[in-house]
Amino acid sequence: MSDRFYITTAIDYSNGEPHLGHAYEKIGADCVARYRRLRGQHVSFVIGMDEHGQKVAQSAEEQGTEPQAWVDDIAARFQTAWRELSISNTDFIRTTETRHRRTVEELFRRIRQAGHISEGVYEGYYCVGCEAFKLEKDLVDGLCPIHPTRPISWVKEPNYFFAVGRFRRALLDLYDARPEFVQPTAKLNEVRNVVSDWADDQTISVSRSRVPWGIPWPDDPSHVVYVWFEALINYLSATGYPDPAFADMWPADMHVIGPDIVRFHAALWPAMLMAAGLEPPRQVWCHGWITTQGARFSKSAGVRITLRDIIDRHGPDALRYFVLREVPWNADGNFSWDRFDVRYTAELADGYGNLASRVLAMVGRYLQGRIPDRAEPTTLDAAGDEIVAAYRTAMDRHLLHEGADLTWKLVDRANGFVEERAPWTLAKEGRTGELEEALAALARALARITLLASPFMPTKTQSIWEALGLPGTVADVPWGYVERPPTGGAASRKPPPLFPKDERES
Ligand code: ME8
Repeated sequence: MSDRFYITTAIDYSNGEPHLGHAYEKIGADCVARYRRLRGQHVSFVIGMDEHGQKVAQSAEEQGTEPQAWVDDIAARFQTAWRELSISNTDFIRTTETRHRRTVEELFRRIRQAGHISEGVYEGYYCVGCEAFKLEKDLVDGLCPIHPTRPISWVKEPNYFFAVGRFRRALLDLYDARPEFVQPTAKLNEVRNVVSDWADDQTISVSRSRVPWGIPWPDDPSHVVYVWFEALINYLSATGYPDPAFADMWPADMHVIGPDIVRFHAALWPAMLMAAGLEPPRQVWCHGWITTQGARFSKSAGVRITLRDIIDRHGPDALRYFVLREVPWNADGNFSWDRFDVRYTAELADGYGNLASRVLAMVGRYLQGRIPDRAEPTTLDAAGDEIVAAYRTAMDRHLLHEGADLTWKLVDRANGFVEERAPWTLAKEGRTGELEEALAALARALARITLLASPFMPTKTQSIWEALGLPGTVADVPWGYVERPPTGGAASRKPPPLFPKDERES
């Protein structure tokens, strides 16, 4: 495992409030980033905003605002949401920043110098929702199937073109040589088909008279750079390219994105990088759609449940846990209030929360708040060892839902151990040796669970870590602590209320 890891998410369009679909992607990527840090890697984690293009300009106009004022406001709203959800990004890039424009111009210069850009005329469909050109065969009943509520437009204009066809062979070879390049693998087949069908040239500019809100085409002010061509470059802008230090971060280890934009990331983007003589990213990770009652969370699909409502139900950590446990990180999944409430009560309040408060209360009551320095391995330690190994395998493969599932197996096992050993009986009968052994094992298990759960619930786990009296923070302890939690002798205390049950469920 290298000591560095560079992970990105899609940069979100500045055309409205963040919704659960945006949040799901950031939470999952954050869980990967936090897990990688727990394993000792230095992680660069970049998220941000996609602020140019027709869709954003239209939203600003609808609100009667100038585009720049509009995107400034939206960026602040997204950042507030990400802070509230404990997203640990190390950078937040906005495509209206000067550093991004500088990188776009430089990459563009290299691609042009290498002879891959030409002039021509484009005639065809354009979907503003996708910010993408469409072929007749991409439409269903004359509309874009991803944005059926938006009219499709017909465009005819002089444009600049990128000779993508020249990279067809190299891309197909890349997919063959590195099948893990796109995950899940089914998506790779989709991308293969897209590339095989590619026209030789793709348009990468837009007439300024049609879309004035964009990065001006270097040395032709009648055009702006096509928003996708420009937006993808954000991943490189965040490295400081063309400053030589960019090589400390590039190639990116993982671009996390949703199903609708895999072709841009796994085909167009590597072709652009190849054209400029740069390495493609190591992996494109495509998560699924998050839906509710069959409708996708999105601005246009009219789902009324807001991110605010969902956070307010049980707090930000519970939301993080729920979506990562409920929706597999490599497949589609559904959000429902019922499932959220059921998992909250059974797994957080009655599962992990109850384990933590019972163990800490017993250490307080029977052992004056000092965790015994007893290292005899018990059946609970053996179960923990097995689970930690399986968790590592799952999380190294980024199967986050499996990691959460395994962690909660240990929660159940530890709650079972409390019943089996019945420390209250041991205390009553004065069997101090056995009491200390049982509570030491439980404190170790609780510490382990807390570290395994920390990428999912960074705030709650930190308060349990502190209540255990353990050193450092869950975000910066070494992985060795998961293998051997340093609980012996720690002075524990009662945790603050962890997962309160409210009237709704009682
Ligand atoms: O596509 N479930 O921006 P965006 C899961 N700006 N993921 C979802 C989702 C849902 N219901 N709805 C949206 C863009 N997403 C471009 C990206 S990257 C250089 C430019 C995901 O605001 C979506 O698939 O429409 C994408 O990965 C991300 O949220 C941003 O979507």
